[in-house]
Amino acid sequence: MSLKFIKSFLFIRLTYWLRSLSQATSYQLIAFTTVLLSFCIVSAEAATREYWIAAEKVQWNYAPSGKNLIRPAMGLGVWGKALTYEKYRYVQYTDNTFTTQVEQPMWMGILGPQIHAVEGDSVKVHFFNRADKPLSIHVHGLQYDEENEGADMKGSGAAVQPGSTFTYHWEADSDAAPGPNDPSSIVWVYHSHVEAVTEVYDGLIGTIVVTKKGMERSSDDPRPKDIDKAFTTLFLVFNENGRKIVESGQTEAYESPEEEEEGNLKHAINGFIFGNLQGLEVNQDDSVRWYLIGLGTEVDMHTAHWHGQTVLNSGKRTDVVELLPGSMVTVDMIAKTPGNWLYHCHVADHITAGMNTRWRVVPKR
Ligand SMILES: [Cu+2]
Repeated sequence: MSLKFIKSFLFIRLTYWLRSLSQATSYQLIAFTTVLLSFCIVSAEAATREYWIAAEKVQWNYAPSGKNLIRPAMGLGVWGKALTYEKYRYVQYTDNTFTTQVEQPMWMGILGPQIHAVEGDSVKVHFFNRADKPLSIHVHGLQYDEENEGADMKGSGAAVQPGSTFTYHWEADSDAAPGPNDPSSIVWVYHSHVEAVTEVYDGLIGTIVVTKKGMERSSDDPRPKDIDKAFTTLFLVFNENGRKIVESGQTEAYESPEEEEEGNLKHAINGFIFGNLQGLEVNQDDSVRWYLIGLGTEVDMHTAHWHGQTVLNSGKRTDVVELLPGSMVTVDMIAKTPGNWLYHCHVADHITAGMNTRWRVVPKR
């Protein structure tokens, strides 16, 4: 029996009951109840999730501490010779004035805002290009028409000019929602797609989480109700060769062109290297969901590995998840063992280059 049917039935029963009350007040009560029930029915139906996102030029430091926080004695190697670059980011605002930024948790790093929707919802993103070149938002997984593809030179959303705005309309229908083997929510990536290769390296990357219908926390909170905490981590070697290093951002000169080329490959998790990604903290026994994203090129064969805890990946038990460029994977764990655990890419070369951080399980009192 559908929710709509039950509500209609209750409405009719209530109407009969109200009619049996005194004639003087019943019509007012009926009118009031009709408005109330209509509101309840509408709010239980699909929602439109609205976001205000700007693309902006920023300065990005891959290791704000200036240190190798995993193995301090090793230092930052050639990857620490230049740390701060001119980049771009998607930044979330509260409304169409684009004046008040929505704060993000520290662990999100360079990622743009996380959009949330429930299966059946519509998503409206008001995009303001505050940067200095045409940009877009191209979303994976959700339904869109050519006008809203944000790519391939089709439609007004394909290249939004500097200083201009465009509102993207996407549908989080059942084909965007968790499948039979998925947990109660899954992750999709979005990124700029005018010059997609460059713009991903620019830092114009964000994610959308779609929750299975009925698994949302409430009509106002589309996040899944069966988990305590969720993190999203992007494994990407940012190629900063040719990018402007911010003045005084370079700490030391490179010894050779080869060294410079390697030093500009930032093996980052959420845009941070050598443990500088902070804030991945949960409480013991928390049910934790990890949304994993892989992007990049041939060097971007990553294997996300947790110390201290295993995860369930589509019903299979593991502690290493493979990520190729364009991968979007959602895995779950119960964080049983307290500790300050390594979380790193298991590819040897990437370990050396700093694709590692820590996640922490705070013990129960
Ligand atoms: Cu890797």
